[in-house]
Amino acid sequence: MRTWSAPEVPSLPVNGPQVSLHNTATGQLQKTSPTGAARLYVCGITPYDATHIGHAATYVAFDLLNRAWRNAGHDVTYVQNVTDVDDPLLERANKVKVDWVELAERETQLFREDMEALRVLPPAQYVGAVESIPLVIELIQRLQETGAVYQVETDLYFSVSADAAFGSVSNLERDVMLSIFAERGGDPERAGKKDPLDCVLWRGEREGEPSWDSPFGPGRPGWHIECAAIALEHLGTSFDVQAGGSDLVFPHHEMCAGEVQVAHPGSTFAQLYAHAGMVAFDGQKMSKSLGNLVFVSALRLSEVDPMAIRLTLLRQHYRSDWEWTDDQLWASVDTLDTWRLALARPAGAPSAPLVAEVLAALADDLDAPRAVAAIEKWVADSNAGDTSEPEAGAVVAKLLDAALGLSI
Ligand code: 5CA
Ligand code: ZN
Repeated sequence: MRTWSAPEVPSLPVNGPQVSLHNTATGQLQKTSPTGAARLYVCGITPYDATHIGHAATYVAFDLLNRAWRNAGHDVTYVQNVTDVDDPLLERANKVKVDWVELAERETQLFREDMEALRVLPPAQYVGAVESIPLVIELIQRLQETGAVYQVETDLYFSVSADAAFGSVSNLERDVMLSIFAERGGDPERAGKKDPLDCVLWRGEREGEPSWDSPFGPGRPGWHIECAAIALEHLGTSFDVQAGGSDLVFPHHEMCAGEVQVAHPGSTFAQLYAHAGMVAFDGQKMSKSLGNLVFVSALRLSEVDPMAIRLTLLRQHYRSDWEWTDDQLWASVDTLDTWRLALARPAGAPSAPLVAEVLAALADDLDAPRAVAAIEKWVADSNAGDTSEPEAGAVVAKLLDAALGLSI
């Protein structure tokens, strides 16, 4: 699938430190240690509606990881999927009476434009579920050889008991898993399953739904096997980081890991699982199903500076749950005006300590609020008359762009 255009990223005078990241699987801060290019998989959108602020927050969060790695001197191989066939997409297409392919293409294109406006670095591979069906079939066949697959009517299921490490991504109690599974696309009540937590690998053809031929009969891929197959193909096993919003911890990332680890005995799926907090609006998680949405594209259409949207997201730590309010956005618009004035001065406060502090903050579990606070201090010092460094503003502008993705 076509990805989006890359913004120019200025290079910085010094390298940042190695990046540490909170690992959901261990609950600990862990130093990432990429060998060769750092390998990152971030779960992509299900394109049945426009990009909302919650999505944007998650993609901006892991864009900070991409940038922190690059600023530490690593190349980064970044892969992202598009869930361009799945139940919610088909349901929405039916409801609004639009062809599901057209709906997916339209919303994916809008997402690309939103990501460009927010200066999110594009993935090297942007891969749709539909175009990955051959990979999915191959992975299911591999799983079949291990005995981890069984059939219920025309559907194939993955037996979670085949993975000795099942549960080690999310570390949830079984009753919690069961309740979340039902809320997030699972079918714990389905008769004929060996374990209520087993997940669909291949969904046999249903009347009125698209389907593809396979050795298991016509049908379409389950959700988790899609990301498992795409990550495996483009990043291999034991890649550096699997990321997404915290609503993907279970079942999605647990099942992806389980499927790959069973298909490739002795392997681990990702070395580290990173998750962004949920953005709320009007008191509840911003979600397509609840409809409490603030769309990035709608803000752009009303002439809001995308950099103000980005700054609003950066003011929150990526792991916290928080609530979006328009006031925060307008405050960011004002902040950017102040920053622009300070950057335009012929001289300002020393830039080198600021560069070091911003890079250190981002390498320390993507601490963007700490980085923003350091910039605010530099702006305040410069405004208060510290003009010890001629043209410091030019260095700080590069720093804002390279480390935080803010081109102002
Ligand atoms: N296609 C799947 C992943 S393979 C999917 O979850 N798509 S999505 O469109 O529903 O979500 C895309 C990304 O945005 C996911 O990482 C999800 O965790 C994140 N996300 C969704 N809602 C929010 C929210 N309110 N706040 C923060 N992140 C969110
Ligand atoms: Zn995914």
